[in-house]
Amino acid sequence: MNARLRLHALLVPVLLFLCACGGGARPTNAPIKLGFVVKQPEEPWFQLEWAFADVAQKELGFTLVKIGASDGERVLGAIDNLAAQGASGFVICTPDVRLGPAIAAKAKARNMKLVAVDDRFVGADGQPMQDVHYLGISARKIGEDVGRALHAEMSKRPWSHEKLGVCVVTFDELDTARERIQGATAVLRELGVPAERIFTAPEKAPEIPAALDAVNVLLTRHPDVERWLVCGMNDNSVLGAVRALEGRGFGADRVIAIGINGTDCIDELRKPATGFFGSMLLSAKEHGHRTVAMLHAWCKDGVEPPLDTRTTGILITRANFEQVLKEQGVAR
Ligand code: FCA
Repeated sequence: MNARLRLHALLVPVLLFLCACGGGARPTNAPIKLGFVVKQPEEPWFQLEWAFADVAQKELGFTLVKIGASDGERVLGAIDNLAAQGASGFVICTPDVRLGPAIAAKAKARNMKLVAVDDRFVGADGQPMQDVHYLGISARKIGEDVGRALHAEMSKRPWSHEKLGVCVVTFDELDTARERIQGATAVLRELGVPAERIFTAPEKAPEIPAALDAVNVLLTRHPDVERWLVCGMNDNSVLGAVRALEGRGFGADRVIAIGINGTDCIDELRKPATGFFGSMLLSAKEHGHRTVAMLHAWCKDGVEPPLDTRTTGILITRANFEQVLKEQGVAR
């Protein structure tokens, strides 16, 4: 056989194999490639989700592509990028839940499977997209736990309702945020905090500077309040409130603030007492590891994950956080 024929003999089976796989499809023995797209890659919560997704990648032997996408254009670009790399699917926490229909349509057009994490897609009708697989927190219940923990600590001190204010940092764009906050305030009211002592501070983004600005406005309006309870959708929202309160001379003796995530307040809890009393630690492992593991089983073996999976939280305070974080694999 001359050199040219030998080359043909080698190339023909390879080309036939690639045709059988279809355009861009994965050869059967190549590792599955999966994407993990998050809205705020700088937030420790999302870094931990990614870290646990990396653990799943090592355990299960797929290839993980992590992409930060802070707006719609970047999200749609990320999906094209993943498709071009031959990814079989992706997990996503979208920067805007109203992008849900566009993301789902693009995933379908690119023949990729999709799991939404943390922030649930909202359809054109304003309702949650129940046909998109989702893993998120039991937001109402976790919010109720925040309300109970705030009240328990207030009762220990003990504080009366007189001159008390509840600072509720709100972010109405997200269902999960509304549910968390409604849970906390409903419990406080059930436990006897008068509705007129509960004040909202709407933040433009769930980030420290935005929460700080929102709470500064609130504090200017209520100079009569002497002691504050604080809740919000996540640690950064509550940390922004605590910083605003400190700016006006309110410290640990006059503030009880409880966050949600438990991952973005570790440095804060390592400081001697501040107004930031504790946080509901969510399971970054479930959100990072379990989502990609479910997606992997779906892409590899056709095992479809449940449509709706919810996770719980554990209260951490300065008294127990080192121990609990160790137990949960979040810190050494
Ligand atoms: C949302 C928040 C995050 C985290 C997550 C579970 O995406 O922005 O901080 O609380 O839900």
